[in-house]
Amino acid sequence: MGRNGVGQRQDGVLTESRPVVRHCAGDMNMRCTVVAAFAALALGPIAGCSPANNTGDTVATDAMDTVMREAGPSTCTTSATCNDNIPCTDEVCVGGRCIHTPNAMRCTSGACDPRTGCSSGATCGRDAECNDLDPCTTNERCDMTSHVCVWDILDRDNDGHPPVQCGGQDCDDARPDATPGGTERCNGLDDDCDGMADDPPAGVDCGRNSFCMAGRCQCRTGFPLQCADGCVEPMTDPVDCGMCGQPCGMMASCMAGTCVCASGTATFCRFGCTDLMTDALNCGMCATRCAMSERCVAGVCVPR
Ligand SMILES: [Ca+2]
Ligand SMILES: [Ca+2]
Ligand SMILES: [Ca+2]
Ligand SMILES: [Ca+2]
Repeated sequence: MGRNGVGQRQDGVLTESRPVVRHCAGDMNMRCTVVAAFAALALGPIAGCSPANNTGDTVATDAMDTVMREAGPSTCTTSATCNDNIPCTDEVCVGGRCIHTPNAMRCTSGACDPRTGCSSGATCGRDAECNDLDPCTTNERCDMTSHVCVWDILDRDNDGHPPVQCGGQDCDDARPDATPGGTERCNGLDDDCDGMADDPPAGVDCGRNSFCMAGRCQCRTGFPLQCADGCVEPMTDPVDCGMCGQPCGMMASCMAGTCVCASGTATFCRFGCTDLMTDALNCGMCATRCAMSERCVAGVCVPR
């Protein structure tokens, strides 16, 4: 038997000798404890897992389930309700979800394994003696001061969370922007690791007059132009008038896709309303600049 009570054959297949903690499919907060008989199911989120069926088998509330524990609520209001009974995980309630982050600093030695808690290694004399064949541990080595094996819990994308297959809550261990408690964006992917892609608040990043569907931002009816800040009607939009990124400003309004100045004597140029008769940057017409030695008089650049 290897460390942590997990037996391992030389072919790398786990032979569980006692229960391990895995997550329920579709609910990364809820944990199931998988017993030996269902170890084959234990390498991924468990379908059908629920508080009633927490052994990961296909039978709800059978005899096996009564001996298992449920690690925490699937919704929370305070961090205090998020105890997963793993002493070395930091627990916070974010948006009604419990986030459990392994924190090796909470262990006096060894690593914080979200499946089993603090774990310390066997006595060793060299690194090769510390290879444990566990795909959920990495960087196994022999600490030459204490002469015990040490290692890190797998976290390929360094977002602080091990993958769900290793008892963590990271639904995509190759994407650091997919992480428990992350920001759900409109991209067809699950960014906050709650088991759902593009669930609310996905679409907030789409901006105004837009919504998220089929993995991308879509414009609402009546707002045909997609700009950086959302979808607009360019014929009348005061921020994107006629085209994206053309604001009319305080002194003008957008009419038929053109910024029109309130004052009859002012003309709208790229950056606001001005008097073409006297503006040295827009002399006579927009963007006609007078030289440094000139000024604008009656719409004409003349020497100072
Ligand atoms: Ca990760
Ligand atoms: Ca990730
Ligand atoms: Ca999500
Ligand atoms: Ca998404």
